[in-house]
Amino acid sequence: MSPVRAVLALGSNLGESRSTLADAVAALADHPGMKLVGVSPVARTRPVGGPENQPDYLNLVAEFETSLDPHALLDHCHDIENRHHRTREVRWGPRTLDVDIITYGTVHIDDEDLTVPHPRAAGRAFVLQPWAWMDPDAMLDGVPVAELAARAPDLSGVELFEGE
Ligand code: A4P
Ligand code: MG
Repeated sequence: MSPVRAVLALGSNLGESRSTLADAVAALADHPGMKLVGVSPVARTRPVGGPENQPDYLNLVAEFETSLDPHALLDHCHDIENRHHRTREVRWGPRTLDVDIITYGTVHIDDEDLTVPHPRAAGRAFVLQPWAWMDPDAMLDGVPVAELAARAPDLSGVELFEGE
């Protein structure tokens, strides 16, 4: 199978989020079927949905060239989440690490385990803005990502994270 470009979104709002994200990108790339192509700056983002008063997130987006098929890529993402002791308790609740597949080439998938492009990505600045920082010409289903970011309702909650 010839390699496909896949965009992954990572988020964390528990624990040492900055180093969790850096470790996770390295772990995602540390697989024979994965090659890191680019990684975005880190965004500090206000939580969208979920319980009141959960901490801010750090989010980033990374692009890989992959020879994994979409479900194998999802399994790989779950492996990396599990290594960071991710537990699934509250939907949209706080998490040490969330890894989502945003796009897999231009492929569309909608089955029990996987929906690609990610069904909520097109309206979420915490994904779109870091993606546009990484790749100002990126497109999602034929629409510029920068344009989608500019009109996403959570844009005002997204800022560049410069460390603290
Ligand atoms: N799944 C289906 N499609 C995909 C895909 N494209 N990528 C399935 C990854 N997983 C996909 O996900 C539940 C199931 O979705 C998986 O088992 C997989 O088979 P999960 O990661 O266990 O649950 P979740 O992430 O809590 O749910 P969900 O619905 O994926 O949440 P979202 O939409 O990802 O939102 N606010 C800020 N500021 N930053 C964030 O990162 N994240 C969320 C999570 C909410 N608010 C946030 C942030
Ligand atoms: Mg998820």
